[in-house]
Amino acid sequence: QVRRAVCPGSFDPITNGHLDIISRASRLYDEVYVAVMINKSKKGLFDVEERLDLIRQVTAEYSNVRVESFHGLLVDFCKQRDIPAIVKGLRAVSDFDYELQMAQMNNGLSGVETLFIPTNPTYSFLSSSLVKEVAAWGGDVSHLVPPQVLEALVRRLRKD
Ligand code: COD
Repeated sequence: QVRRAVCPGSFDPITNGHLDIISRASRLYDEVYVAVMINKSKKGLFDVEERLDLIRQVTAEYSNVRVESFHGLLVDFCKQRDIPAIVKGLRAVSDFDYELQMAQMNNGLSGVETLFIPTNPTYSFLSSSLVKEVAAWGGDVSHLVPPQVLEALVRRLRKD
């Protein structure tokens, strides 16, 4: 039987922290789905197609990673693709409260399990929103995102 897992998120944009979790998950499972969950009430810096495109570029070296977007509940994404496990990165205890709630809710809704991978300490302070804020003010984020994402950030922020 094929062992599948999903790494869900907003990925606006994908960072080295996300990528670390995705690459580690790809070593543990036969197939890893990266799911860009669409949240209509949150307008991102990048639209969903741009996020998918960036994720596909930076995960191209992992042959068992598939990238998709989804509008709806994560448990329904999992049900439709026969995915029994959600893989999440945990940065700090501050992540834990909300992650635990979501894990318990998702398990109660459909029986899907959530597995946590401790974040590489190099990235424990890293989030998409901080990257956007620092980049917007001209700070250097080149060590925090893949080169393709850096280029997209510079292009987007220069335009506005
Ligand atoms: N290091 C390691 N991992 C990281 C880092 C980092 N620096 N930053 C983020 N991560 C991991 C975390 O596991 C995080 O959860 C994940 O990457 C995604 O991060 P973001 O910021 O892109 O995405 P979030 O936190 O906005 O994602 C929330 C979801 C989209 C997963 C959630 O809202 C969801 O499942 N929505 C779908 C609707 C639904 O099912 N709702 C009910 C939930 S119970």
